[in-house]
Amino acid sequence: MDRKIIHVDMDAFFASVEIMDNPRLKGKPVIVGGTTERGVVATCSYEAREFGVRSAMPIYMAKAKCPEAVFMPVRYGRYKEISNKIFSIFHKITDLVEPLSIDEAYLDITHLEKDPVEIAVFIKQEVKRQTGLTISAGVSYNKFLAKLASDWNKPDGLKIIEKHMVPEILFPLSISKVYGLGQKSVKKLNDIGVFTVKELYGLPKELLIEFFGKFGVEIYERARGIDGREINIDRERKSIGRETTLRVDTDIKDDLKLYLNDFSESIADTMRNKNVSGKSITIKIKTSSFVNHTKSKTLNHYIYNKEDIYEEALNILDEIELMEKIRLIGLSISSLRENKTEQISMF
Ligand code: TTP
Ligand code: MG
Repeated sequence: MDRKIIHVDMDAFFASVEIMDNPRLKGKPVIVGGTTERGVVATCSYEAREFGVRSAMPIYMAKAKCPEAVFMPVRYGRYKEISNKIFSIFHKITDLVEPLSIDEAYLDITHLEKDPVEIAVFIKQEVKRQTGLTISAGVSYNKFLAKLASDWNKPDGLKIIEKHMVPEILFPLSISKVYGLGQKSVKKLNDIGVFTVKELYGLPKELLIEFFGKFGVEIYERARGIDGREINIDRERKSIGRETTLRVDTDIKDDLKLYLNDFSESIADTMRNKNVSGKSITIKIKTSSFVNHTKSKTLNHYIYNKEDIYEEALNILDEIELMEKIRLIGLSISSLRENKTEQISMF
């Protein structure tokens, strides 16, 4: 039986919140981001997008493209508050919610009797009623197509992609729209004259495997609208981590080490309680202009004690180049496995 998947994503999220909280901004190009010239755009209103402004663009460039724009600083706490509200709406519908980011999630509603489109409409109405903001929704039978659908007629969009529509919808698209195809892979395919999904569809599976290894099979399937990925509700529980917003933004690594030391101790405590070891360590930082970066390292052995975690965290920190001050640091360990009994007695 086909699954029923909804993908939902708030429209121009940070900018829409700023406009709602400051009604004088309505109808204007609004850019939310780092307030210094060195900062970057977090997001902008659709009015600003018409001038070519985009997420992650340096502020000075955004100013050049759209001098009349209103620039607003990022208020993360406020966005998180609204994010919590929309996620409780999703959870009222089903437990099978996979969060993708602060404003975006997949819902698996296969098990529900109600018509998927009615459910999507209900989410849109509830989000509007409880937050005052619009969310776009896409409905289809897998994640790839549901996400494509929610993006189809943003803002305030609703699109259903049914099986029979797939060739017509997918074929004209640029291959950069295919989930899993990053810039490098797109370039590789462009180099052999493949630009659209239709052209990708024409390539034999064997060639894609030769090009991309195991992943080639997935690309072959995507071009046919096939995507077997399950909803992953455990995304967050599969790692153990700590993070904190700094009292003062800093770019001094010695200050950051103090945080990593505390985190390592606290993570090791939790790991002991859960009786697990892990072998992937990740440092996450958020810069003063609210850009997230993560850097990970996977070891070829499992670790669980504080000293080992801290040592690996320092190795990763060494490799991070701090181009600007940071406002948040986090440390987490993943690729977890349960300890064998012998290991427990060692604690
Ligand atoms: P998105 O959902 O990617 O963007 P959006 O909601 O602003 O616009 P759209 O209507 O196209 O969905 O990201 C959600 C929020 O995450 C966005 O409002 C700001 C933040 N963000 C950043 O801070 N930096 C980034 O580079 C991106 C892409 C998003
Ligand atoms: Mg969004």
